[in-house]
Parts: sequence; structure tokens; C-alpha cells
Amino acid sequence: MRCVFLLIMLCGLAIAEDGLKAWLRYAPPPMSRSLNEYPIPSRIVVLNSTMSSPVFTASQEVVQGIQSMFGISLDVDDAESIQSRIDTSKWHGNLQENPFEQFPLRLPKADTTQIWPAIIGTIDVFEERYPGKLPDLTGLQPDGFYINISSSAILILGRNERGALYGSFKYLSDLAQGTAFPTTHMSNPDVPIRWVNQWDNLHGRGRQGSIERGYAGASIFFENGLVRDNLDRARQYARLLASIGINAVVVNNVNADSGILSDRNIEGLARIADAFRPYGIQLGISCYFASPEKYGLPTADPLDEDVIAWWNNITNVIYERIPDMAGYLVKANSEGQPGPLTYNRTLADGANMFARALRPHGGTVMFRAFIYDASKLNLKANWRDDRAVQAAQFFDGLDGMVDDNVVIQIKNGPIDFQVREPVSSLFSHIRRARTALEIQVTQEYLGQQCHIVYLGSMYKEIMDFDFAVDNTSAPLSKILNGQQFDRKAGGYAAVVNAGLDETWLGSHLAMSNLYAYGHLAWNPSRDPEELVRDWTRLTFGHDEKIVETIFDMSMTSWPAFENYTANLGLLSMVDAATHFGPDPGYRVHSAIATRAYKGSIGIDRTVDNGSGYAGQYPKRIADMYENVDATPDELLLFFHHVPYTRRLHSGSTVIQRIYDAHYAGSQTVHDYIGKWKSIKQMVDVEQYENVLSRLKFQAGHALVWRDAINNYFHDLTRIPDEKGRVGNHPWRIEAEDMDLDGYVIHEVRPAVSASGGRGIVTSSTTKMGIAAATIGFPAGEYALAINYFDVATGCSAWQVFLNDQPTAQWAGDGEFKLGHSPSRSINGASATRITFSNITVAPGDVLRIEGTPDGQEMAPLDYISFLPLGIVD
Ligand code: GCW
Repeated sequence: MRCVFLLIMLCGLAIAEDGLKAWLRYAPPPMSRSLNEYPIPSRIVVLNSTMSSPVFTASQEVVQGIQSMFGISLDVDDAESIQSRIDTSKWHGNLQENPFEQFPLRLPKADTTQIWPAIIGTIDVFEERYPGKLPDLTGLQPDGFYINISSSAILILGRNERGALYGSFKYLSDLAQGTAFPTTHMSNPDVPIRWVNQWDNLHGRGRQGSIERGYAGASIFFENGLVRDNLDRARQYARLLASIGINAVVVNNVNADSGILSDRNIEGLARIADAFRPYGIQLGISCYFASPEKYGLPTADPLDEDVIAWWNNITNVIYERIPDMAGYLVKANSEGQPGPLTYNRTLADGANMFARALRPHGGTVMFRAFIYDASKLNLKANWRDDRAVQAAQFFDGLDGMVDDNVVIQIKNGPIDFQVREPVSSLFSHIRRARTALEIQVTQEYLGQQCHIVYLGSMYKEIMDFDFAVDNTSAPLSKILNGQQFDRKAGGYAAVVNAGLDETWLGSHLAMSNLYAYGHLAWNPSRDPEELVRDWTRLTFGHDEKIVETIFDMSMTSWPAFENYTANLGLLSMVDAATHFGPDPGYRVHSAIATRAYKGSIGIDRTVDNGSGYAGQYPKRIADMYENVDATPDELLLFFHHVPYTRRLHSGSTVIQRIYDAHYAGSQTVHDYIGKWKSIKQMVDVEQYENVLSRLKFQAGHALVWRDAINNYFHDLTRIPDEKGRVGNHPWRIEAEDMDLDGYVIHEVRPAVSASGGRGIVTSSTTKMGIAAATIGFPAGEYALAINYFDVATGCSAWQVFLNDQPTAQWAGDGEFKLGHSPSRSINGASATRITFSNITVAPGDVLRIEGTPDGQEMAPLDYISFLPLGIVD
């Protein structure tokens, strides 16, 4: 009977998956287990719950999850009303010695005497009600939870209310994955700070709030300068984040608008906090340092009494409305933002001003360490100039000067969320103040959610990085949780930038990064491989083929992205405007520099001959990075300036490694298309198409990257590719070499972002252009790839004719579909490709493309390729 039921449910799977439910779909669990093996209670008993309490939320979540997974509706009772029917006689203080053999399952409806309850609540209330029944749980920390599944009850208990909710999510996740059910499980978070930062603006995207470096539409919090009326998405976001152990969200951009502190916005923030509260999520606020000046004071000097009083007052006002506000996040003296240094005060003075306003309310100030002074950098003139050394110069001396509710929030690397950086030396400098790691889930420099890049492995590598402080093993996670320097724990903050898009981050596959972040912040010893598998099962399904396909794509994706963008510790060569397309020339001497010269490349960060950044690490690490032979290949050019002909540990030369990596990386992501297609039947149609179109985009854009970077180095160094690939594209026809009518040649800037440095655009904004070529390739079937530029200023249309027969068409409307920072120019950020398969041609055939401009987008084309089966170019 039950099996039949499960089958019916599984057949009903064809509901459209828009992504909104993410990993909380609660789809029917694997059929490989019989329903009898799932620990499904007969009722829910909820302890100490009010409507806004996470315990109440937990009970609702369990009801909803079990209904959705098993089609079973459970009643919820409070402990009093059901007291007589709970048989506590078998509970004897050590429940784990009383495991079930087979779950008793739901008892027949007729039986009104016996129940097998799931009891959800806090440890304290449980102990009050059922004294002496629990094992020793003194080790359970705030937010921690205890689950026990025995033949008499399922206990889901938290040290606090939030813990009970986390325990419920864990229980549901185990059910949903159909994995092993431990009979007893205790879990504590490693750190108390597990925050998310949103870089949401109050204004900016039409009437809606935009999101800085956000690729998923407008803000879920703000519109028209105010907090939205409808906070449904904020509520759903809180649920999603609670399910992975996040406990606070800073809702506005660190480049903060002082308007966030207006009366109306404080009211609005209170509504957001109300929406968050049932999920145990606290609200945090980014503060503009000079806010007092915006509200009428002559200064924002952090030692000025009126300024101090102003912050104390506004903080009190906020706490009156939001008594559980988490605290402030402050970006000061960074990228044009004012800060204490503006008023000749120290960073500590600035941080403490906020800390003291927050202290009476138990709030925390997260003070960002992302401080550098670009005006002091002249890399062209000064060999030792380097942005990486600056943070420690700003922060040394501050340690020990800040209050203990200050947490210094430090980006993972010394530069800025690049594809690979060493872990910031600053973590080993600050020994007394608490610190938090800031990482990005939003892929600002990493393909902006249009390239899949699974970052769980990167986060893990960062957390595990051993600073060897005082010659002891000192992984970053141990510095953050306070153990290393014997201080209070700090934690983690991730810039997430979820938006109104139904996929939350703008891409279904990008969500594994958020999932991994939450789980790793809770427990840094989690395995990123296991996490991506769990996430896949919950998001897409249990079929091994799905799990292994997505696993394989995910695990190869960070190395692939690194390969086709920047290798060997070279920093990202993205353009300045969008951070999306390649512009290697611009980066030679910028603050994010490559120092790529004709014969040699890389930044010398040694103490001996460079900026000295290597010397900012504890001795063992400093010695490693100082020594060019000891530095790992993947960071070679981050620490050393070497000839292109230098041999790496791998045996290859630097230049050949750059060429090879770009070919390998772009090939890897090209293969994702076939891999994804192989699971077509197993994935929701909408999701399948959405991911497929992004994978195609990625494969095309990876080639743009590959060619831009390889051609750049080829031209610069004049060192040929040993394998003869760079600059050699036998299957291409350049658009500028075609017969043009109504099209003119366009010099592309940077030149490396177009094949041959040039493309074509229509000669007018209103008239169609025609480009034609006679084909000389051998007769046969090809994939026809067309590289064009999809600029944000219009939606051109192109049509392809073969011997006058309409063969293919497309539109340049990616700016409405893709979500990455749109480019207004013809460059590496707008360069893209579309491919049409199974095109049969013979020598002498004529290919004609008609491009119809739209707005300021003048149907730009770069080149076409006729690709025989198996050729990627
Ligand atoms: O990398 C830079 C980003 C800015 C961001 C800044 C920061 C919010 O390009 O958009 O500003 O980092 O982290 O403060």
C-alpha cells in the first residue's frame, strides 16, 4: 500500500522547477529504500513555541517536509495536550542505547493510544518537562542541536531555539537524501558568526534596488530608496539560509547609503527583521561612516562627542525596533569611502565608536580590512609597489586596541576575490582581535554566474590553509574559531548577492556554492565533494547518473576556469568596467597587476627583491613563498617575476603552461555540454534548458578567454606554442574578410578580444548589413559556430543563409537572459558565440549572414567557424 503510494508520488514529479525551492524541494526520497525504513513520526510534539519562534518554524517545516516527501500529514501538538500518550518509561538518560530496529512507522489510525512522536524544542524545556531523561549534553553550544531516533521517540532538540530549527533541517535533509539515519547525532557550529553580506542598494535598477556585483536581478529587500512592501522573498531567503546554518544577513551594500538610517527605513528594516526572526536569522546593517554629516552634523570624527552621541542614539533607536539586531558592517577608508583616517583618527578609534554604541545591546561590529590606497601605487615606476602589502600596514598596531565586540572581516586573499590567491597574511598578524573570513559566493571575478565554477573546494582550501604560526599547525579555521590565539571566536561572512531571479543567484548550478559555504562555516571539516553530492541529490534527484555528472562538472570547474582565465597565480586579467571579459593589457600595471613584460612576468613579492609581501607570513610560510623553487606552481607568478622560459615543477615552461592550460580549460567546459545532455531525461525541462544555455555560453566565452590570453602572450613574447595551436585557426573565416555590404570593419578594443583584432558592424543603426563568403572547406557535416558581440545597448537580429536557404537565426538579447555585468562596448565582455549543429556544406557553397541592428547594437560579428566533429576552436 505504502509502496504504491510512493510510486504515485514519484510519478507526479513533473512539476516545473524554477529554482526557488533550491535544495528544499522535499521531493520524494529514493525508492531504493522501503518506506518502512524512514523514521517518520506519527505526530509532532512541539515544546515552548510561539508563532515567531524558530521552534514553531521547525515544527511547520517538518510537517511540510514530510507531507511533501511522503504524502503523510502530521498533527502538531503541544506537550501538555499529548502528555498522557507519550510513553517516557523507556527513556532512561541514555537514549542512544535504545535504538530502533525497524521504525515503528505510523501506527494505524484507529490506534489512539500509542504515538511515536517527534519532539522538537530546546534542551532546557525538554529537561524541565522530562527531567533526567537526556544524556549529558553540556557540550552542546549555542545553535547546536541533538537528534535522537529511538523506538520511543524522535527527539530534535536545540541548545537554543535556533538549534532546534537547525536540527529539524538536518533531520529533513537526511530523510530527503535517503542516506543513513544515525540514531543519535550531536552537532555544534564551529563559530558563532556565520553571516551573509548582501551588497544591495536602496536605489538603482529602475524603481528597484540594484545589487552591486549581483547577477540575479534586483534586490529582494529594497525598491525606490525604501524597504519593499512585499517581503515574501526575504522570508524565503531566511528559510533557505537557516537550512544551512546561517544566522545573520547584512542586507545593504557595504558601499552604504546613509539613507538606510532614515526613520522610514528603520521601520522597514524592522519589518525585514520580523520576516527573518522565525528562521533565527538576525539582521545586520552596513553603515556609511560619514552618516552623521548627512544628518546635519559638521563632522563624522569618531572621537567627537556629538558624533558618538549621534551613533549611540541611532543605535538605540534601531534596537528599540529590532531588539535582536546582529550589528553593523563597516567599510571605511576603502575605495573612496570615508573612515576614521579621514578625520586623522585610527582605524581602532573608528571601530570602537560603533562597538560602544552596540555593546549595551549585545551587537557586533564587523570592521572590514579591505583597505588599500591606490593613490600610493605606481607600479610602472616602482618595482616594489604592491597593493597586497597595504592591509597589514594599515592594520598592524590596531591589534589589542579594539573592543571585543569588534570583528575584523578579512577577504580571503590580499587582493580581491581572484581565481587564486594565497590566503591573506593578515590573519596571522591579528592575534588579539577577533577575525572573520570574507569570501564571495557571488562570482564577481569568476564568470558572474554565467560560468559554472564550484567554489566549495576553494573555500575548503582557504579554511584549511596552515599558517604554521609559531611553528605549530595553525589552519585558518582554527584562527577564526579562536583556538589558535586563545581568544573569542569570530567566523565567516560570504558576499552572496541573491536577487529577485527565481534561481536566487542567477544560475541553478551556482547554488552549490551557497550550500557549501553554509555547511563549511558550520563545520570546516566537511568535505566539499560530499557537499556537492548532497546538494545535487537535494536539488536535482538521487539518480547516480545525475549525481555523478554534476559532481564531475563541479569538481573540474574551478581548475578549468583557472586554466582558461589566469594561471600560475597570475591575477585575473578582467576588464576594468565589468570584471567579466579579458583585457590583459590593462592589467599590466593596474592595482591588480600582472607585470607581464616581453621576456618575463609576475609580481616579485619577495623580501629580497620585491614588495616584501612574502615576508608578512609566519616564518615557515614566508620561507616557502620567498623561495622561487619552493613556491607551488599555482602561486608562482603571484610571488615571483620570472622569465617565460622558466621550467615549472611540472616540467613545462611558464609560457607553454599558459598556452596548454587555456586549451585544456576551454576543452573541459566544452565537454560539459555533452555531459549535461546525457542527463536530459532525468532533469526538469525548464531547469535543463536554463543550465544548457548557460553551459553553451560558457563554452563559447571560454574560447574568447582562451584566444584573448594566448594571443596576447604570443604577440608579447613572440614565443611560439610548441603545439602550433595559438594563432592558427584553419576552420575560421574572419568576418572582416567576407564580402561586406552595409557592414564596415571595426577595430575592436582591446584588440585581443576579437579574432584578428577586428570585427564588423553595420554602417548604419537602421539598415541591415550583409556579410557573405564562399566556402572552401571539404564537403561534409560541420558545426557552424558564429562569434559575435552581444552589447547591452540593443537586440540585433542575425539570419544565416546557405545558398540562399534560411539556415539559422538568433538575436543579441543575452543582456536580458544572462545576468552578468552587461557591456556597452564591443569587447571581451560582450564577445560570445552561438553554434548550430549538423550543417552540411560543399566547396563553392555560399554562406550569407544578414545582420539587422537594433538601438546602438550594430549587429556586430567577429568570425565564423566550420568545425568538423570533435574540433573545438
Ligand atoms: O572588488 C571590489 C568590488 C566592489 C566592492 C569592493 C569591496 C562593494 O569590485 O564592487 O564594493 O570590492 O569589497 O568593498
